[in-house]
Amino acid sequence: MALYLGFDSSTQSLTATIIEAGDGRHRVVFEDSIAFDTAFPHYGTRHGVISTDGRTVTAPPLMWAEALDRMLERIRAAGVDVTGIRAISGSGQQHGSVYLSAEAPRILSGLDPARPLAPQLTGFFARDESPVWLDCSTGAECADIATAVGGDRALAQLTGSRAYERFTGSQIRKFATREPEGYARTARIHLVSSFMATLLCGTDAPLEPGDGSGMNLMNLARGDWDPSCVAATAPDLQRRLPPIRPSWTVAGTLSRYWQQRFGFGSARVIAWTGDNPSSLIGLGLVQEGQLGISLGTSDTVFAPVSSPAPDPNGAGHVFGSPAGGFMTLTCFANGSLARERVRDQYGLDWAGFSAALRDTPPGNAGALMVPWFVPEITPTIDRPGPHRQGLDVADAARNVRAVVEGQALAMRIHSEWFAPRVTTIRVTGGAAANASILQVIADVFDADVVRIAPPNAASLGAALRAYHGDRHASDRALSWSEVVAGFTDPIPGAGARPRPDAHRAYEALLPRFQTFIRTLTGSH
Ligand code: ADP
Ligand code: XUL
Repeated sequence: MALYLGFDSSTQSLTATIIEAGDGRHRVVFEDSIAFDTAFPHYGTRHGVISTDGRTVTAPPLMWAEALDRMLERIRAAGVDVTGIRAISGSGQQHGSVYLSAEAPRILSGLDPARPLAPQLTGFFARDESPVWLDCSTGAECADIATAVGGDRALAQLTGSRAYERFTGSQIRKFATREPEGYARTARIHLVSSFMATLLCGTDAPLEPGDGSGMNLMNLARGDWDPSCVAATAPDLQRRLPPIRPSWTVAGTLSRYWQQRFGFGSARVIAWTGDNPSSLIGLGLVQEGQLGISLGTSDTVFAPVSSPAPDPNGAGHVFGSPAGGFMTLTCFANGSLARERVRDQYGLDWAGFSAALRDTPPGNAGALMVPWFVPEITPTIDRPGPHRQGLDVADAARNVRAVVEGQALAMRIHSEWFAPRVTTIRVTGGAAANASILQVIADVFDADVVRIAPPNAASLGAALRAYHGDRHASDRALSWSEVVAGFTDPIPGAGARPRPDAHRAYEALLPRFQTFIRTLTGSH
């Protein structure tokens, strides 16, 4: 039996998916998730992160290491034939960076399989916290980097994105300038993805273009570090960065530590990617003309594309695709966090939230909400606070509808540059379980919204990438359509179909929503 293991180390949890693939078999044999806040309360995270001032947002990388140890133990305890696992890959929340000391390689090679991982990582990190994608404290560093390479437009031409506060380059610059001693102690800077792969291999893992393009440091067309961006970011940075290799690169073999600790075999470890690039694969979006939406902690809208041309409006991103080629992406920080704020404000649970959506008409009788409960990424909004128009804050049901409609309208506006007209949208993420939310998206886009069976597309995508990478390394390469076949088929009857009347209501609302946003941002 050929098994492939995929992880998703996301903002709030670590998920693992094991598939059986090849010889006509395509079956998910294991899926489990560990939520960081509840499983590891000693790190003091909320929603997986620590935020002191609302702008600086970090997470402890030691917690992710502990979660990896716990998950591998659970896989063994579940009775999975762990020796049958041929390859492992994974995905990480994008942009987050992990700072390792010069001691890290020695510590990794000397791990004692009889003991848990986390207590053995003393001296491993040059920095105890990892700045993550919710951080928006690096405005000054973004300006420095953009200026040094000739402005935001030039930076977007080179890297696929203008300077963004959460992108790794500005985060590295902040650390190097504000904590020079910590930076001097840093021998290696990993992304969450390559850090986790390093823990599995026991040797330094490479980056790949899917996640590497979320740094403002990679030349997107070439898929390698851009010397001008590296020089603009921090002194002596190049030697601290891992190499960038194709996404299907074998990063190494599962280390002796894990083999002896839990009885795994010598599985290949395929380079990890970012959670959104991994979801692209896990949703089966391997051909141009398809659209995906992830309703996780963040909401993201993405699609495979053949050209690295950046967003003409300067808001979205172009990343490398782990299938080769490129992908577009627009990210909203006010995804599940905003929906939860409204849910909690009116004392609802998800069933009550859904009932409120069902009980209110599409278009909300003209009431609007711009749902910036936390600092927003698209557009960049530093000062949070939701904005209402024609909406009574005391009206629970209409506020529920307004937050979801505001999010869906924003997704439509900000995907126009890469997907002006779509007929089908594939969805994943925690909120994709909510059919009432999916109905709003279907009506706003006038498109069918479909779900696939495994709920976590990012960790399924990682398992599929493990399968692809293993076959590629064995000279029995498969096309991406062959890799995803049988795993990413829509669940019949799940999802939502657009309703013409509702779509007309949103067509009428859209220009008013855009005007409302323009008055808030001062743009014309
Ligand atoms: P991430 O991968 O970013 O950590 P997930 O994709 O696991 O996040 O999604 C987690 C979120 O899903 C939770 O924060 C919660 O708000 C949301 N969620 C879970 N169930 C529902 C539901 N029935 N309706 C709406 N949102 C839900
Ligand atoms: C994408 C982004 C988030 C994170 C966390 O650019 O910042 O979607 O990847 O999921």
